[in-house]
Amino acid sequence: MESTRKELIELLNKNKGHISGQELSNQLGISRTAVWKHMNELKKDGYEIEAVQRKGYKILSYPDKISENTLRWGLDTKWMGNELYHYDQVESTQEIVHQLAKQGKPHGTVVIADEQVKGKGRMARNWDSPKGKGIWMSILLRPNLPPLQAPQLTLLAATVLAKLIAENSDLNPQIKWPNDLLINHKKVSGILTEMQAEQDTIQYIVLGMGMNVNQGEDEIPEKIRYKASSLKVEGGHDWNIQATIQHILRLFERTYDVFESQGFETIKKEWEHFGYKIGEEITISTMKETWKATLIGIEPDGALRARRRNGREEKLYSAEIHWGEGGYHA
Ligand code: BTX
Repeated sequence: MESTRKELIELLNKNKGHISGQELSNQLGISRTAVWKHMNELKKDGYEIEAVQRKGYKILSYPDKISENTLRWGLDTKWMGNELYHYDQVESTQEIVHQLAKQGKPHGTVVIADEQVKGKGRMARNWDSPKGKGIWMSILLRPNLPPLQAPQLTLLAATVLAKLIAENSDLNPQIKWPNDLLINHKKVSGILTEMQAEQDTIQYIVLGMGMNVNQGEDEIPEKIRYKASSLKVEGGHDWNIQATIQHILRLFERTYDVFESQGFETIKKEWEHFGYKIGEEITISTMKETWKATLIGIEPDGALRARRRNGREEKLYSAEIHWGEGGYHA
């Protein structure tokens, strides 16, 4: 039943015009009455279907509810999301992509969930992922890069999200190195990059993106409300999550293709355009020490460049950045 329905939607999808009930019944190997029943089910689920005598059926619009079909519909990408899986609820989309990677799924495989009950942040932190309120998505990448360059992909992903928000709203997104997306100094998105590598080759990367979209203020957990926000809270209106996911996938593909053909330089410039506190004094904490520094920008390999008060410049691969009273950080 499920698979016939999926095939039916795919057939309707492929066809630009109308497709007759007879044609559908032949291709699916089911009776015309069965086709008609499926159509009624689809309508009940919110699909708008036009039925024209002697011409047949055509999908006019998809329901708002996110599904593999609605996400694939109109997704005109070359490689991104060719394999796309959607779940109502998962522990973490990261784990699913790890499994798919091990099964040999291709570059650009995407897993999206409406809700994560064990969403993961970096360093075993938790990522709040309430149902239907945000974008909880992981992408499988199989880049032809040495492992040292993998952090560039985190920066690339952050740039994609910042660009998407800037181009589609009046909001002013900023990227806090390396991977937090802030609006009005509050975190609306985080990126988690996990890599499986062998000496000098990357086997695969699972790039997870979490973006708070339609949470109202009271839907953000109280204990992080001072530092976390959503597009809705900051912009004052709901976003269409499905369209936004498709937009991210398209923009990611385009940006990644530029990265592959031209290297990191273009991405670096875009990242720095959105870079948070670039040129300002902040506090940096590494495993060893905490010091005041001015953020200069990022290096061609994605490391952070900062200048100490004594003028000495440093290149950092892993550090926490704080600012403001009490070393506040998102
Ligand atoms: P992070 O370690 O930089 O951020 C986690 C920290 O941010 C938490 O300790 C908490 O203080 C705060 N936080 C938790 N949830 C949220 C939220 N929804 N919005 C803002 N701040 C929050 C960032 O880690 C990387 C997050 C990646 C999430 C994606 S979602 C799809 C994929 N699947 C999965 O399990 N993780 C990734």
